[in-house]
Amino acid sequence: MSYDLVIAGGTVATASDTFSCDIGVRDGTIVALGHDLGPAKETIDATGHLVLPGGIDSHVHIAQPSGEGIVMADDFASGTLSAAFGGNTTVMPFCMQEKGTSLRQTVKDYHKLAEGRCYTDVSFHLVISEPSEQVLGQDLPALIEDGYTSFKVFMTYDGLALNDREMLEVMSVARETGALVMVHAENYDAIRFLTDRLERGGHIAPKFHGTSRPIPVEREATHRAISLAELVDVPVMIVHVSNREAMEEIARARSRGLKVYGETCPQYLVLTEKDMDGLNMEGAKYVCSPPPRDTASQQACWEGLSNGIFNVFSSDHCPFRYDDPAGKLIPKGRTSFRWVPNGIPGVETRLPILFSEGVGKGRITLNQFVALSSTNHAKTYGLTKKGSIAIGMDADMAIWDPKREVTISQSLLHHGSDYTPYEGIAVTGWPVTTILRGQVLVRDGQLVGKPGQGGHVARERSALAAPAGQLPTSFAPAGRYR
Ligand code: DUC
Ligand code: ZN
Ligand code: ZN
Ligand code: ZN
Repeated sequence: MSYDLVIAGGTVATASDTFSCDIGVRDGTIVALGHDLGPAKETIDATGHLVLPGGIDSHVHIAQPSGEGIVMADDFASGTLSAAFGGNTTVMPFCMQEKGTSLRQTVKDYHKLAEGRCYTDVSFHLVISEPSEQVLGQDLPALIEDGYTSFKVFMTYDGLALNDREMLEVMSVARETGALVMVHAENYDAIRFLTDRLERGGHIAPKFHGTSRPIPVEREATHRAISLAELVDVPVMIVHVSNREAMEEIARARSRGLKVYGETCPQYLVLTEKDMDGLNMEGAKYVCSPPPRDTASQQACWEGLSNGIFNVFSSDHCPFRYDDPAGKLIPKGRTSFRWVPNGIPGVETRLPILFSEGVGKGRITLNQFVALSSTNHAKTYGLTKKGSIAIGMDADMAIWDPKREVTISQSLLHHGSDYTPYEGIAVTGWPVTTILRGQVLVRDGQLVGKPGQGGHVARERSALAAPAGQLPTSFAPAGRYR
């Protein structure tokens, strides 16, 4: 029987091996690995190139309302198009519950926005901002059952921050239902205190965003999130970790037998606080939370990618326009860093930066690159058919030219932002062809896919979400919602 597609002559890398072989695809699935596979409707010659599992970006924000009339710069078409050009085949955005909206309705609303528009596959996480009886007792367990097997909670931001009691309540539901909890760990009151003081002193420029959220703000909340998770014996993923002190909290917890996972992002590898120190409002282009730190923190994050503190490397793509009154420069944003929307674009540049700065400079191996960019995301979040090149898996692949030299520039990118914070960074290695379930999305740098080619993927429960079975008290907190 012939194949729909054969990718021939490339060097294939997985999270554990690198080998040369051809890949046979039928009905969107990888069905053969070997040589001289026989007839195919289409053959792609990958000689001299790397064939990697399609990137999975498990932390992106698309089409989220951002308050005060601020509009996110990507809808599901542009966000997933940009992802595809960056070598990704799956992205994981958030269905962000706004106070006063039911969680069920939130999920419906985001599906409506995504329906028919996606180039890559998408799989939603939930964000819980209102942990009511209805959410904890019914909607959340039911949605987890339906394949939304992870959710994020915030320890900061007006309208989003959960207090410690609320954190414990949602974590308990995760324990009972097998969902994985992601935590945005920053101390809300500390940020408000520092922000008020800075403003009173007239320190309102974008660079003071960093001053208002120093490392102890992140370290303390990381420690507290881990302690709360420990109380109810639930694994937890600390997202967007920016520095060594927060990493040390994760390491310490693990040494006590706790299941604590970590994520870092490109901004913590190649940007620093100094980038926010631009003339006038230019610094706003780099405002994200936690903020980029210093070169010692960059070094720490590289160590964490290499030594396993970080399970996943995500973009935290959170795109706004700069030169647009509804973007970073909202009138209020000019009056204080407080009002500059937090987030930067990066879904298209995540993998080239990690490949070039990581594999190219010997900081991580090619197999670690595959694990950090794809395989571990699938394992962590229960995408059982994605994240590897193996028989029976979805034929999601990216073909990379490992020698291609590119200087990152806004003009090359496909996102909805009008700038990239990575402008001018020279990289070696670029994804040239992206294949989703056997269908070519991008071929030699040219779009051939169509919106609607990607769809929503329901997930299994993650094996990593199973409780450690280690309760610090004789009181077993589970049971309320059973
Ligand atoms: N947290 C995110 O995860 N993304 C953007 C802003 C933020 O605070
Ligand atoms: Zn061959
Ligand atoms: Zn966050
Ligand atoms: Zn984010």
